[in-house]
Amino acid sequence: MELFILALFLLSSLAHLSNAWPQPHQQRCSTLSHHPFFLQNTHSSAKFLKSTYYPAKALNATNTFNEIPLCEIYGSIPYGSNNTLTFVLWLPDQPHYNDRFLAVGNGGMAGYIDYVQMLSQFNTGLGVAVASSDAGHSALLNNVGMGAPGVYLPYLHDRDQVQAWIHDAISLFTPTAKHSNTTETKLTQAELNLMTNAVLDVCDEIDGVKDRVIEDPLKCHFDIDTLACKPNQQSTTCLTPSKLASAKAIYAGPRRSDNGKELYAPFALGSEIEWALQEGPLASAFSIPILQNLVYDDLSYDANTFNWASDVDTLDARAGTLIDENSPNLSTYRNCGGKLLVSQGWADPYNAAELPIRHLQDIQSFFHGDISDWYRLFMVPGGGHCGAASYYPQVPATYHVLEKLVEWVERGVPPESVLSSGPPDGSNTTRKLCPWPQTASLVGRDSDDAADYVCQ
Ligand SMILES: [Ca+2]
Repeated sequence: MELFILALFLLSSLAHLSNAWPQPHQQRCSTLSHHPFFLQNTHSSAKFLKSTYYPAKALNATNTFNEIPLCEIYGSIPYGSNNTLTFVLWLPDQPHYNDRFLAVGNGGMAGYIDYVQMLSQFNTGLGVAVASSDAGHSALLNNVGMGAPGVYLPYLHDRDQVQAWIHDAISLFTPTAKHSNTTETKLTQAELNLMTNAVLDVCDEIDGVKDRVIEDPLKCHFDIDTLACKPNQQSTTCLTPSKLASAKAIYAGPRRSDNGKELYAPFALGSEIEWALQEGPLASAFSIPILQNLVYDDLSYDANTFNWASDVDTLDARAGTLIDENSPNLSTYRNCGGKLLVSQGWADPYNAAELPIRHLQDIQSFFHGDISDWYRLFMVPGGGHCGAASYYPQVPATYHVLEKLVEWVERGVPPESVLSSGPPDGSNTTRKLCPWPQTASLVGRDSDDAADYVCQ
């Protein structure tokens, strides 16, 4: 992870230039390459590419604009045998800068700079300098960043670029991403809808709030066999034996075919309605391209022939060694005084929600006990992948984690809860997110008001 750490160091150093600028800012931005930092900074091979000054409301990212003026700097850092990571840094004008630096990561196959996320963070009013990078490869040279069966993706054939993609850039902030498949009968969308609704009928009110959301799916004990088709029952309202077997296999999570060892965490009760993503688009975009490009170097490789024992070993050897990042040994980070605030949606259709819980438990075991002074996990009931889940429009989808992180890092106040607001249905509902294993309990009268909950 040296590459991205170096980039972060350089960017945070650059961020301090905001304070060093006398007026006028626009002129300073245009002549930034002559700043003593660049003339005297000889320890790095980072290159200054260009700088541009944007007055307020002048920079447009998908029809959202910068609230305060900024100086935009592009730079690059060479790495590996013949590779380059490109980064961009936004420096707020001095009156708005609060000596804070924030790096925005990438999603999916990366290869691009996420200006929308950058702007979202830049406009928080917290006075942060914001940076992001392309993670060391270009989406434009890799099928526009979209994996698909039979498509050659150059970056997956370059060891350095693979490591820059996941190992250096993404895994710092998210749990391991391994991808799974099942050979059981495919469940239809109607059957998935049936399952989620049945689960919610049984488990919604365990938390004391009737809102079609399960506060803690681990407390939900749903018997899928209650959906088994009875004699002469229309199969649109029940599950046939083969469909039941498929559902149980997904709830259980993929296991090795030779010794039954679990390979990946199960998907949670209440997340069923978007499982079709796993069976279709996600397999086509990630699992199959990674097998065809990175693991077998064969674009005609048929993922349906995957052997859930021997091929698992091959996968772990050829891909896992490069992209898995699930070590519980975060000693260096902790010893540097770092704080980790992790959030995860219970209804995330991309990653199994229990993964970060298991990672938390692994870290606790590694450190022999409580780690809440520097690591806290906040599970989001009804939450999706980095935001809203399509089936839970009533669930607040903006998580106010950055403010809590600032309090924790700068004032030593650990987050006892996190506010969530802004559900996709447009209501004013707010909720209280709690540090796992705590969950929110309603103690007041208004179930739509975070203030009426306590974490316990
Ligand atoms: Ca509920």
